[in-house]
Amino acid sequence: MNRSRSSRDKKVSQPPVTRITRSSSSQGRHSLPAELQESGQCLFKKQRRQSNPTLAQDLSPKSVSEQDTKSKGQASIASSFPVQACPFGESTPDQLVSSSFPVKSASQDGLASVARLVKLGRCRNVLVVAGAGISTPSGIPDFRTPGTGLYANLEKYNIPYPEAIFNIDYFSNDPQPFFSLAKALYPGCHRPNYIHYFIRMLHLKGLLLRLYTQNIDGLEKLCGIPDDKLVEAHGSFATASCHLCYTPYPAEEAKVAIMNDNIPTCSFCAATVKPDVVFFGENLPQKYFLHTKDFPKADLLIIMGTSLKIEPFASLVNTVRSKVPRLLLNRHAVGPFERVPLGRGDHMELGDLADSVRRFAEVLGWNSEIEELMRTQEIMTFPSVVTSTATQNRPSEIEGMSGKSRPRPGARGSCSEDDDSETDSRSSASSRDGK
Ligand code: CNA
Repeated sequence: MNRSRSSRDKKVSQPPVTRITRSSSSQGRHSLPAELQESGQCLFKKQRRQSNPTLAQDLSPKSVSEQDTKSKGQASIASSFPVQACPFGESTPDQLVSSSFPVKSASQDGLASVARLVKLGRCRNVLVVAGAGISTPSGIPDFRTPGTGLYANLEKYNIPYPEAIFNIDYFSNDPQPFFSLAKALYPGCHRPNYIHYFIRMLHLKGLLLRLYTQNIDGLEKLCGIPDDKLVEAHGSFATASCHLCYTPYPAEEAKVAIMNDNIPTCSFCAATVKPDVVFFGENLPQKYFLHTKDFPKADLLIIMGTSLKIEPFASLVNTVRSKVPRLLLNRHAVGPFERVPLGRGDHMELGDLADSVRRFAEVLGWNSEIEELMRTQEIMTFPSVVTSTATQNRPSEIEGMSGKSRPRPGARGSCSEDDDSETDSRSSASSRDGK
């Protein structure tokens, strides 16, 4: 069965939630008629935009539960419809709101306000939504950062367009580009950084409801965030299966084959096996649907290091209750944070993520605990590297985008991606994600 085809069919009739597939908004933009793009018919942005003014006016206790119900409605909408990517991509309806308002400054007190709420004990169900930007300080390039992102450096993979590398139909014909990239992304080549440990500290403080990550690098697990607190929405390398018949395949054998430039094949149908990383046109893992319970329950949403371009994940951020504060930590404004003025309860801190997270931790008074946690965990996870490298945990190295990520001792195969793949350090609050 052609999975892409089935995901398109679902747009016609309402899809069962278990068949949500991953799609990039850029793909979606092309798949919609031009008149829809021009008329601004984007389901999710429109939903939030319409419901917000009403909800904002009515803050009586009764209406709070009504708000919750409405937000839950949004959540279930998000789980039922996001197969259709938002056609706006570069220019969302929220952004199209007139900019005659005074603009709420990007970093004006954002961290401090949210830190105050945390310290007051008002945030006990914190959701973190993360993307590739949390791993760039570990030396793993993201997708879209100009110059250093994977999309800007794909010549070596010989693919017709950037998304092809994660396109299941393309993979079916030619798995080699993805396997080349996989060699660089396989867990074992990189180490978690301060940002990962900050999220773990949220857990240790009993505040983390769940981390929803789009990352496939496994660094969240490696830093010690427990499985039940983690949703790897775009899958991981931890398991592998046939891309055609889904017969499971031993993940370690798949890794050995890929690392040695061999193609692992299914013992049942002989098709190519791939790690269970979710490609465009494939289903998201079952665990992703925890979002229908989590997001209505959240009392703080922290969004980190993502361009919010990939659906249905990107729309999750619009499914918390309208009164819930949202904090964006990123190099530039994305998604609903591109709106002028910023939404009520929305805060953002623009700039280098590791810097912002460290400042956030300092305001919270957690910095030394996080550094201690890093030391302890690194000694457990990478003993030989830690003992042989006196400078191992210097903040400058952890957060300083050195890009020099040491191979994990005992990792099989080699990490083929250049280790000095620093992310773009230019501050580009106004620049839009390019592809
Ligand atoms: P993206 O589209 O590349 O966006 C990353 C965002 O993070 C951008 O807005 C950047 O500006 C921002 N960013 C990057 N580095 C920093 C930094 N140091 N400080 C501040 N901001 C920074 O990636 P998304 O995560 O939004 O896209 C989702 C894709 C990317 C998922 O499907 C992943 O599988 C895929 N991906 C994952 C990895 C990984 O696992 N580490 C790496 C590359 C791509």
